[in-house]
Amino acid sequence: MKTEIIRKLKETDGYVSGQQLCELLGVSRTAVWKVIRQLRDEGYQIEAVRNRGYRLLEVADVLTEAECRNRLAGRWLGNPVYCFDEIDSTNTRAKLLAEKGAPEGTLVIAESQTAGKGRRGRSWASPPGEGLWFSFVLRPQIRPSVAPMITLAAALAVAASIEDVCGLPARIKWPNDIVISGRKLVGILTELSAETLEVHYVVVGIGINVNMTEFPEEIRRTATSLYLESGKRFKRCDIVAAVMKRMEEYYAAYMNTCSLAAMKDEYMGRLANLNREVAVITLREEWRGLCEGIDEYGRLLVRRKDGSLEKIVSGEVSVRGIYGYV
Ligand code: BT5
Repeated sequence: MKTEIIRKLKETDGYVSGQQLCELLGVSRTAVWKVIRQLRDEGYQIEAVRNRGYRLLEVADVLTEAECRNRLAGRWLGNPVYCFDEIDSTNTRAKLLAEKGAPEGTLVIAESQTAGKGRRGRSWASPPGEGLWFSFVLRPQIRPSVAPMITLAAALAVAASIEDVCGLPARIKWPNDIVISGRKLVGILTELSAETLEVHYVVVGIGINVNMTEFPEEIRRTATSLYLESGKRFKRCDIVAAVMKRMEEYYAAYMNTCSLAAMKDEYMGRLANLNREVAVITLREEWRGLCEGIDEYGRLLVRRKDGSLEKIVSGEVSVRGIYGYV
């Protein structure tokens, strides 16, 4: 019922009478008033005027199932959507749902995470109200070895969405970070459940620093937010809707050929590491080379000092910049 009321208020220029809402939904005036009160509690500014009805004054930065459902109507990605006030980790919850048979496209969003995860046991700072922490379930029929490319497709989708919604020049630090002015704005954690030849599901978790004004001491020098970069506040629902739309496009292009051939050039255009010296860190060694881009399988091409070209698969190594974070 919330979803329908929000939709009706949004599409009406002016007041919607209580009677109209009662007829539309087939419920009593008291029931309508109850939902209006709930919506106000969630942050919507709704004016109620006797003999005229209800009017939406401003669409707040709310991350509720009703708002998301409205924004994601007609998409397969983001359907169904689950929103939580607080959760351990959206990745953990999305994996649980996937284990129980949740369909491809299932989206989990949280206002805050108590145990937000990065890669290799690292943690992800996920305070309430200011960031966008979400994960979605994919069920691609692919070999597990080609799954890491999904992280790269997701990074492109997020970078493009940030440009669509905020007009900021987002760049990608291979394979899973999005950076602006050399600082980390977005982290992506892709988790896979698979057997030797078959993928059961993939969960892609994305953390975007949207309206933060400051960060914990440990990441103050390396992290940034959309607000800090632009001086503007953004509505998180706009961003999640844009990412779902873009991801549908890039994922389809990837699934077409099981490669990044169709988006390689665009990726290279956004690659923050391009033509920079990088340190490649494996369990056994650390070496330096010049980053020359990626190939169509998403491997990072790094030229060693002796002239040989290495193709680096994500997940196996860390790649760092020599002069700072990127
Ligand atoms: C990542 O790991 O960058 C992947 C982060 C994925 C987070 C999302 S949020 C929704 C979903 N649910 C989850 O539980 N996780 C996903 P990694 O490359 O390992 O980077 C982790 C490092 O980034 C940390 O060790 C910090 O140095 C830094 N960091 C932590 N929180 C940050 C933040 N909010 N902004 C920028 N940097 C941060």
